Amino acid sequence: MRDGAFGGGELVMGRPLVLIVDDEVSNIEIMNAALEDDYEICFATSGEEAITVAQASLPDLILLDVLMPGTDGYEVCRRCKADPLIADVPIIFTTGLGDEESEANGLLLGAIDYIVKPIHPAIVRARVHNHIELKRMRDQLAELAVTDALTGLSNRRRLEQTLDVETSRLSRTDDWLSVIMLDIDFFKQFNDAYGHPEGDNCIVMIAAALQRAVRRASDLTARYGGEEFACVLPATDHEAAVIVANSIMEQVRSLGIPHRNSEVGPYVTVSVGIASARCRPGLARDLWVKVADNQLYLAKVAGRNKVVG
Ligand code: GH3
Ligand code: MG
Ligand code: MG
Ligand code: MG
Repeated sequence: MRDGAFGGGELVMGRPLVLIVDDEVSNIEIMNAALEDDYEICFATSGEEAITVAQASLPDLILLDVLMPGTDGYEVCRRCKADPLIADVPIIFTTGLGDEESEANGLLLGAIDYIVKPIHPAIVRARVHNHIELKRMRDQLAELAVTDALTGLSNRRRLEQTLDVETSRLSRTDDWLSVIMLDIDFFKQFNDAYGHPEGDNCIVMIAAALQRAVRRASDLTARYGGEEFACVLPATDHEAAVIVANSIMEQVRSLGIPHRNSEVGPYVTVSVGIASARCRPGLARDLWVKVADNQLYLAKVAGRNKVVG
């Protein structure tokens, strides 16, 4: 068990973390004994403490008593589900309340399971294991749903989610947001010359080059469509975005992918459009993509292998 609710012990990486909440220390000890071989454990002995520990340590699962002085388990569950940071953490009620109404209440509040005390250690272990496994699979699916399969970059769905979050976050401080769109030049001719599988390889290499050029942890690189990519650069003004765009051009140039059918070749090139603006309430997220796409179009018209914005 971790030393105290706030975890003074060494964190062993790789083992899921279970938060046990109960006002009776003897109950915590019983559940700890059932789980400590397989899980990292932290604990709390009141509802308020449970919320603080959950927010601070982001457990993989919470075992939650119902009857506690002050904030009871139902209220803890309600507040966890209302906090986006921990809303997805599975909660299992472990309680002496075995009546139908109490159990239905707990499940309706969003708990994933309900165990009536006295607990059977093997059953608690099995349920905790199953729910952590299900959560892991849900997380994997959620990640797949926002990832581009070919390149491993974010897909258009995550790009749009990120734009939503960032435009509303940055508008609180009138901060800058830049979006860069880029598109491979004469890519149809590349496929015609080298075949579709080589075309796919080329897309993967351009994606890797993009990741080398766009480096801040808060930046997002996405495959927007076929051979078109987008980058979201929060808190980045136009001048800084131009530097990133030039770095993208440099990274693509240094790949030196032969393209014998390109009119601007003999290597694969990209055209780049930049949109930069301060975020303000009411400015639609689509604006940045539209402007960057328009600048990209101008780069194409101006002869390709160019940055416009
Ligand atoms: P431009 O310089 O104006 O961008 O010309 P382009 O040929 O690159 O543009 P166009 O939009 O005419 O053609 C894009 C091509 O990209 C057509 C399509 O077959 C190819 N493409 C789109 N997605 C993929 C993909 O996933 N793999 C491969 N190999 N090719 C793709
Ligand atoms: Mg209790
Ligand atoms: Mg193209
Ligand atoms: Mg295109």
